[in-house]
Amino acid sequence: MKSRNIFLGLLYCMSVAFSCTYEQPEYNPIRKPGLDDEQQNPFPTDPEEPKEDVDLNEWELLWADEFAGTDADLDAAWNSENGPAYHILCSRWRENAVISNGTLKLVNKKESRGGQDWTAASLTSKTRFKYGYFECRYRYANANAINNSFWLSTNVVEEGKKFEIDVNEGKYPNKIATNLWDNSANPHIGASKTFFYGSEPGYSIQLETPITTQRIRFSSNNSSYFHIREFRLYNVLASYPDPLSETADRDVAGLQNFATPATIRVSGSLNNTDPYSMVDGKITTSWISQAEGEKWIEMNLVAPSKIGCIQFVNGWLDNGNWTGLISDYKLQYHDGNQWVDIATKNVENDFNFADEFHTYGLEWTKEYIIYYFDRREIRRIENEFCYSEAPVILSSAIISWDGPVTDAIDGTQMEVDYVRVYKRKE
Ligand SMILES: [Ca+2]
Repeated sequence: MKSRNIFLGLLYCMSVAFSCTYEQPEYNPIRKPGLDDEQQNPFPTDPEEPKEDVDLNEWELLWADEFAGTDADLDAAWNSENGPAYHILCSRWRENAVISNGTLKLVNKKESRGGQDWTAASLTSKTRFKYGYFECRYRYANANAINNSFWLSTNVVEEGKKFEIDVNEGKYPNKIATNLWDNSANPHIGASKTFFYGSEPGYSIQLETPITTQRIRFSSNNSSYFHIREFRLYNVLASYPDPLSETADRDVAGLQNFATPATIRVSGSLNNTDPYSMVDGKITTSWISQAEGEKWIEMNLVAPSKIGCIQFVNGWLDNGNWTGLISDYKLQYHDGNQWVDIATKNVENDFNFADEFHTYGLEWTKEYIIYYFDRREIRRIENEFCYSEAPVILSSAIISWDGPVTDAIDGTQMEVDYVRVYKRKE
């Protein structure tokens, strides 16, 4: 048994070394201060923990659409938007909502209609609801610049205020956006919380095999601009600081950061931000990439240096939550002849919500509003004004604030398996 453990241990070390140097980077396993549990690990693996926070035994099914019938059945339960929508880039029509093979498709098309260049669909349930557990199982359209939304919004205020609860304004590939809006205010006020599954604000890529080089390249095809707050190239040591530490360069004795005096070139800078903000030792300052195309950073070190760990911090803090996190990156070093890969990451490999169906849920009571992802609680807020009946809404929207609007959108679809509404058992 003992020899087997040693063998397994060796295998593990070899796989870690291999993955560090040639494949996916091995992440620093230390907990990141300031992050809540979902951001630490959206899918906890502790077998003692329940897999789901929603116990359907406590609930009774009140209403559902399984989209199992024909396309004509849709009109019995749903009202369709039919016309332009000037707050977004598409008009929305009944024809863009189609039932086939047991699912509802909200189809995005490149076509001029209603004075807009794109079309999509938005359906509002004819039935209104007040309180309960609401769940929709769906997958996103597989292109950027699309909102894939499951939400509730008052059309008649009986008590409290006009409100909007966005259970999820999902965005390809890995974003879940939850909102609560007070729509009695103009402009509306409220609170958003966005989750970027598989992405992290701070990366610490420790190299099992140190690299000696004078040039390092970072590149990303992230759909929009992003912030790099700090970029660090550390010498070889046994341990490294928490990437999100405000004092990282001083946290470990003997640490040397080769990036600090390096010469930096970048693909482009939004708002004329200074690339040297990446090496000023402050997480509060950042360089911002351009919005379009491949984004890259090249660091030319003062001399060939032996690097044991590469760290960078991306995104920004929004009310205590990290947001704007990149979806992919590639790190390379120059060996004198060519660029050689050190580490790559693409969240699409593990978190592509256009590939996989997931459930997005809402528990709404007089006292609180809880958001769920795959029946795990991800956000909880007090209910202070959502006291009126509201329909559930399924909608697709082409938007200008989630990366470039391209022909990749044409023909994509938000695909809905079901919508179910439950009331709590007496
Ligand atoms: Ca900085």
